[in-house]
Amino acid sequence: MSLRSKDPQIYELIQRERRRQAEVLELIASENYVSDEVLESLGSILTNKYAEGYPRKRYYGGNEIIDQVEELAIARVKAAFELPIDWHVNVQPYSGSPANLEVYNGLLEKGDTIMAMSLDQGGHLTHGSPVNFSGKNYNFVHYGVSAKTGRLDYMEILKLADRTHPKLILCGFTAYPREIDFKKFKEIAEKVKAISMADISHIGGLVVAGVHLSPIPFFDVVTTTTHKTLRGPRAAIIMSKDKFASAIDKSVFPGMQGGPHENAIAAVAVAMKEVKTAAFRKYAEQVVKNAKALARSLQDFGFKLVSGGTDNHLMLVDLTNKNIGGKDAQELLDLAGIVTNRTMVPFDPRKPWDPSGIRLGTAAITSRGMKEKEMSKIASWITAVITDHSVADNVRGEIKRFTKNFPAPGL
Ligand code: DSN
Repeated sequence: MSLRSKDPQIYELIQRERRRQAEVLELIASENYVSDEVLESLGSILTNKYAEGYPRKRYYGGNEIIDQVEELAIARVKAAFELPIDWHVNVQPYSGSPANLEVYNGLLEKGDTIMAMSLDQGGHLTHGSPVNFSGKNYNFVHYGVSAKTGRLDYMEILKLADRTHPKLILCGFTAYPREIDFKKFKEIAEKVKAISMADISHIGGLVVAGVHLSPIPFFDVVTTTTHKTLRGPRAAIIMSKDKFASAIDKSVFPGMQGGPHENAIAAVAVAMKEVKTAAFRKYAEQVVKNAKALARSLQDFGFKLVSGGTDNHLMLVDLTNKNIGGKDAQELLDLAGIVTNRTMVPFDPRKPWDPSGIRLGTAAITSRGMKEKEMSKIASWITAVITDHSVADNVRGEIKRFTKNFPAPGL
């Protein structure tokens, strides 16, 4: 109430964004709607506190309660991911990009070789893009997907590892629609004596719910953001075998960060409790069912999907046969209240600013209770808008009415 009277400008912008989030179909694969409880923790007085250091070893006074918050978050991460006894958790990374850089900084020397997925085939900026700190400071060698199948080719990845002897092999993706065989990655890493690191930011929620294979039994280090399929606050965690713990902790603080954001850490704790519920397991299963249903419906409407479908929460639509670029498609769908993001497809002849595809995900719409039936409706709206640009306004109205039946958590 006081924000409304004391800062009406920001208040009004928040209200407008709240309405926007309520009235659109949110198909950005990395977004979700957090619970009221996650929001309450994020907006709590925990934001007031400086807590440089780690529980029981802080550089500031007054942290006796904050220590309990952070310890609870760590314990709940361990429970959610069913970490073995000899695994360690750091819940302080501000978000996914710092978390990844903190692992490199802790375990490697500048210039060391890292093998990762290239950005244009589904990797992330921090997986060695030349414009990112990672690519500027480490020697990245990149694998991609097979041109024929759109899937990871583990033989090719092994050959590249054999040729380049990376010190760390990173397995993680922002735009890969298929289940990852972590066991095969681990075998490759073992063969070339590399540290194995998984970035499961996109699939974290599917992993804890048991609907995607977990890298934990196979890998050395695992990072994940907490706000995508895990449906927590914007933050990240690093999980690692104990032997890497001290180097990673030092890299996070004081290496790359100062005071941890304990309000976000409390919200991580809340989310980690939520993901242990039967309701969340059902949710994660439905996310995948919805993605498969949406993929099938789009294919029925003649859309081409990279790799021919999906095993997880996302899909990549190659728009080449629809005579529209990813940028125009994204903007057009936006007008209709269907929120997506443009994306490069593997071996894309177009440029990142206006690539050939769009990426769609079902994490957020599934949080609103939508099921397979709704996916075919969404596919028909997407088809209508891409086929006849003039219907965007009408579709926006229909979607505004439709979304009223599916209240989003936290709004
Ligand atoms: N930007 C995120 C995504 O959309 O996948 C990854 O960090």
